[in-house]
Amino acid sequence: MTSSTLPNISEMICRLAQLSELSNGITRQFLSSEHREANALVCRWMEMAGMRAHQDAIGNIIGRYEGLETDLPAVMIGSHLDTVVNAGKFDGILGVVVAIHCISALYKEKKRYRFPIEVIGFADEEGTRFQSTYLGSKAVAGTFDFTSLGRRDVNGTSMQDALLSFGLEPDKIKNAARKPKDISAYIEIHIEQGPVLEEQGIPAGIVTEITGAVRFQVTVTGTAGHAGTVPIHLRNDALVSACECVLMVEEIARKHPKTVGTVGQITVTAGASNVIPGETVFTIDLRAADNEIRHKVEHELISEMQRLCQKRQTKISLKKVHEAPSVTCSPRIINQLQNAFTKSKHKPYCLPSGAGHDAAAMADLTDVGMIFIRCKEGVSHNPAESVSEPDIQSGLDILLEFLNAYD
Ligand code: HGY
Ligand code: MN
Ligand code: MN
Repeated sequence: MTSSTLPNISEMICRLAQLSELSNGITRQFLSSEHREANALVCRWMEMAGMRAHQDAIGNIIGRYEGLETDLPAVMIGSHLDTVVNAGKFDGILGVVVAIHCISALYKEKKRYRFPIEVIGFADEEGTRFQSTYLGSKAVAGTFDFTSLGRRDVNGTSMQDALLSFGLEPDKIKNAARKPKDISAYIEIHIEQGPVLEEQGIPAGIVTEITGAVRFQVTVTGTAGHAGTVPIHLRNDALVSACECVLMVEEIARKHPKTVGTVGQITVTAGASNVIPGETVFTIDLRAADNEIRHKVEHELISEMQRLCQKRQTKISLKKVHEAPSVTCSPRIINQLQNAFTKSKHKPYCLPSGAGHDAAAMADLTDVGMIFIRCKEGVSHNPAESVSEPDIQSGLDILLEFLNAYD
């Protein structure tokens, strides 16, 4: 089914923003009913743009636009369709809809390159539901960790069961893996999620590297007790102990340049206002571009938190739930992106990415490159996320220039 009634990019972004588990915000999680609706919508748009579309074994949605030579490897372009909790409209989604419009422009001109192009909407980049990121891109790259099938969401549903209820077969995930000979490059358009392009006064930039990250789930255990009867000096308060650890995350990250540490979630299990907390669980997200520094900071933080808990006679246990090394983008792709920037009259400005992206996982399969698009005040992972239409158009122009000259 093909037709020229493809919605424009802004309309697509607004349509996808409505597919949310929240009535007044955007949250679209892996293998949710909203994920299913988003895949169906994107599949229709891909077909309208002249592609053959299908959903793969992990729930990615993939469109293919054939080239003039059938046996050449494809260039894959896209990003992710899942979101964080209470997200902005553009993180991930922008890269998918711009890629679809790229193909639609070629299709309208009846233009094909020698090589095929595939557009992909990854199923889970954020890891919001199961605390494990890049599930869609790792499946495509052939690096999916099958032990993560046992991970459970906040309702206790395992990834295995969530896949089955979505109509997918976990033991078929290996079929989503692509061969290096079939994909010659992966290019991702994504909002910068930082203030640099706005500071430079330019609409787009070229990513040089993607910062590595490590994530922990930390449990601090103390002694639950009566808030009215236990004197302060006799308490093992798991929440106060956890709070000292949370402040230590910030203190240690501040000490090391180009290192950031974040505690995004904290829960007091069985919390009540008149109960001294017996157990607190919180997350740590630690990032530094330099892998050595990140490992050093990680060990320093763990020993400091152990010292703090010992002092309060509480117990601390850590579970590493995600680790991704820093990834450098392909010099071959960066060079061709620089040419595409120049040809489309943009300054080929290079910058690193503090955020993680599917391109980091796809680097295990093929050469990767990223085009960053300016976003207002660098705000992201926030409903205030905003991108201007002219800047989106710049991204589309640059991507088309890149494909025109790709070799
Ligand atoms: O957390 C990140 O860097 C990305 O948004 N998943
Ligand atoms: Mn994100
Ligand atoms: Mn993203």
